[in-house]
Amino acid sequence: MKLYDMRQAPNPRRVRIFLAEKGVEIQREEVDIVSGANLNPGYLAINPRGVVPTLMLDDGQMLDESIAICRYIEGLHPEPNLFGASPWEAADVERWQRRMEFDGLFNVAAAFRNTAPAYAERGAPGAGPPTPAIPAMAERGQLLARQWLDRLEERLEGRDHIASDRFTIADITAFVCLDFAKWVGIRAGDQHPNVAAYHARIKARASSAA
Ligand SMILES: N[C@@H](CCC(=O)N[C@@H](CS)C(=O)NCC(=O)O)C(=O)O
Repeated sequence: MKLYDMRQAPNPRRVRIFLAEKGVEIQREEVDIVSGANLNPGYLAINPRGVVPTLMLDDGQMLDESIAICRYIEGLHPEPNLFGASPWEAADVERWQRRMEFDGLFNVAAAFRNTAPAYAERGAPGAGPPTPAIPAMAERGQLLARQWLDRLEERLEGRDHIASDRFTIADITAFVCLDFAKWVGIRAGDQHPNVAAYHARIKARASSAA
């Protein structure tokens, strides 16, 4: 197996943290998406969507969604369980993971992509026709990402983790999103003590350096 990765990018980081929590090592290759290496014919032959992360399996099959990759790894290496063990826990983890992704990560990405000069004509990740940045989408992304942060503060009242009562994939997405949000000037302030303590707690895990 080989993971096509990019050190600074948030989605590949989710997979790296997941692998670190599992204690699994995979061969990695860096793809510089800022310079557009993900849009070169060589990479598009591996993943026609031109996004990272991509997991290439030994039999030539490929997975190119972070959570799908993590689910595959969970199937191969069930312990420690990170997607929920009982039917209830798995459903609870799923809903919180999705909320962290849809309400957090996607909105921060909109705020970032629609303002970063390198993405002026690359409004959508990966391959495709030129897509100009839309400043109003950045503004809306900012607004919704800040709402996500406020809701996260409420969710973490009296809790150590986002879902269930232990570390799961929902924490990985939340933690990565909190770091990504700093790129667009969104960070836990005085009104977010629960989020600040949570971030410090997750950062203390060895996997956070992955
Ligand atoms: N939903 C996908 C999102 C993948 C994605 O957007 N990856 C970004 C890096 S975080 C990317 O490949 N961007 C390519 C580009 O900017 O052209 C996942 O979770 O894997």
